Amino acid sequence: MEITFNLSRQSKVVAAALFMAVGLFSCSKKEEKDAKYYQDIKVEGQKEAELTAPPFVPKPVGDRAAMKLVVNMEIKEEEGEMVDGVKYTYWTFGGSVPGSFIRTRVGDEVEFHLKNHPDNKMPHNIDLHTVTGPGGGATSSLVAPGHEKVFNFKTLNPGLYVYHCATAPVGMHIANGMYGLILVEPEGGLPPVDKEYYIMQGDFYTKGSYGEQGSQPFDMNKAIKEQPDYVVFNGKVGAVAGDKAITAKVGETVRIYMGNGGPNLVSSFHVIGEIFDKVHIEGGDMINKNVQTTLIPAGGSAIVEFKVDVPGTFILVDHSIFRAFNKGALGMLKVEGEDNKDTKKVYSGTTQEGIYLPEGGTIQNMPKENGAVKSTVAKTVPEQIKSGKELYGRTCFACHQSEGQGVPNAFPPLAKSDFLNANPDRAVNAVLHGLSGEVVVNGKKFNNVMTSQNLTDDEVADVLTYVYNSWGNNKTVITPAKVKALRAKPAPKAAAAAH
Ligand code: HEC
Ligand SMILES: [Cu+2]
Repeated sequence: MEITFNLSRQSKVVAAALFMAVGLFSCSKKEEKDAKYYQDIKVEGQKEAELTAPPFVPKPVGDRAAMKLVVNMEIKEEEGEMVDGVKYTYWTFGGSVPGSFIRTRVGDEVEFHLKNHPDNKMPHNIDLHTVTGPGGGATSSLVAPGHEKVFNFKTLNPGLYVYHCATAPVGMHIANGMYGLILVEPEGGLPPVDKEYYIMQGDFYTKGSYGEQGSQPFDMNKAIKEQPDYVVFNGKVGAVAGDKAITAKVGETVRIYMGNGGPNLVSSFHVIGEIFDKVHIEGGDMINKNVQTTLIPAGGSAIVEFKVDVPGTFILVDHSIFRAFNKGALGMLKVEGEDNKDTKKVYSGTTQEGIYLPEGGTIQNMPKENGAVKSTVAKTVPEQIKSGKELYGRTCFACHQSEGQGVPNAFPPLAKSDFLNANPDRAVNAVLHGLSGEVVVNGKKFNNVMTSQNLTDDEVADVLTYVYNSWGNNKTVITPAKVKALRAKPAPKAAAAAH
């Protein structure tokens, strides 16, 4: 009797546990609708999808029902500018790199019209990572110039997905800019935010090295070796910087739909001076919080969100940092607002400033490549200016900026610089030996360090001649002979260089 009683009590407990487990399971199933549910969901109505060029995105879906969305995507092959003076023929979805942003809701039925412009030279297709089916649409969409292909798919999984061309040689089509993002919002839409932007990283491979002027064709060998000349946001150097920076106001929440087209590199996406409050890892459902840098695979994405608390310029980078400062992977978010008691609590700015010279103020040198001083046939002044401009883009640009405007409190301007125009020898010495200590340029004090630039006599002469003949400066011409003579003299002391 005893034993039987015990057994039946145990089985009752087991039964109760089983019942609860089944109950829980069916409960969670009801909340988390699966792909099958969205496959069967009825669509209500039809409209043409709004498509946008980066850095903008179409309006949120909100709480609309699933519907039929018609996407009209036109492929265009067109020449663009990778960086000042460097032309590149891009292949694009919708005329931009990355291609047009597509915004859908889970359960939508998409009727995709892929049109290949008659002026194009190549056949193309599209593989959308949100499509469940062979090739992600690629097998049904190969389209010759002057033709159109149509196919339909249903969005079964919410998330942020990459699309790209998958026509052979696939790597080349992607390397030329054929990628973009398609967002599938969950039922009810993503939570609203104040600002939304669309950015995609990509690596580019050109015959010439970074900044080499003229029309630059694609370089297959560098692509295979995974050695890009350019790593950029939104298709070109500076596409999201300067007056094309993305913007927000203090107190706003910013959401960036961030993709990586590759074709080769993964991105360590970071915003200097910000922390991502939320990251939808890899563009999926999982949310990580308080993230400094998020990894975005080639052919992958992430949704990052953060509230901006203080005004200023925040730099977007791939934190594989040479890509940012030497290959173009640098963007800007400009946050407007007043610096006040509240923002000062978050960030004080410099509260004290002095000179610290433990080693007696010697200036660091960049490592010398071979120390040899190249000598070539004398150039004309226009030739000097031309090669000087190119050099400027490669060496001085990062600090002194594209129009020589400098960066307040950090890098002095070279445009209309009284310091520069007053004394050419001093300018040559600054480039040859570096410059540190306090300098006053156009009435503003700077106290920073410029490292010596390790250029040949010709290069120093060319870059300074370019600077002197640009942006309202006094048109001085610096000859290689002058540079050579100054190089032979001992470097001025930091204090001497400053006055
Ligand atoms: C890493 C950043 C950096 C780079 C790269 C750089 N500079 Fe500078 N430059 C500075 C800083 C900082 C100062 C001010 C130094 C000081 O405070 O003493 C300066 C000062 C100068 C000045 C004197 C001040 C003025 O505004 O007229 C000249 C001229 C100049 N740089 C030219 C160049 C040229 C030409 C190049 C490229 C060959 C170059 N710099 C590259 C940071 C840089
Ligand atoms: Cu293509």
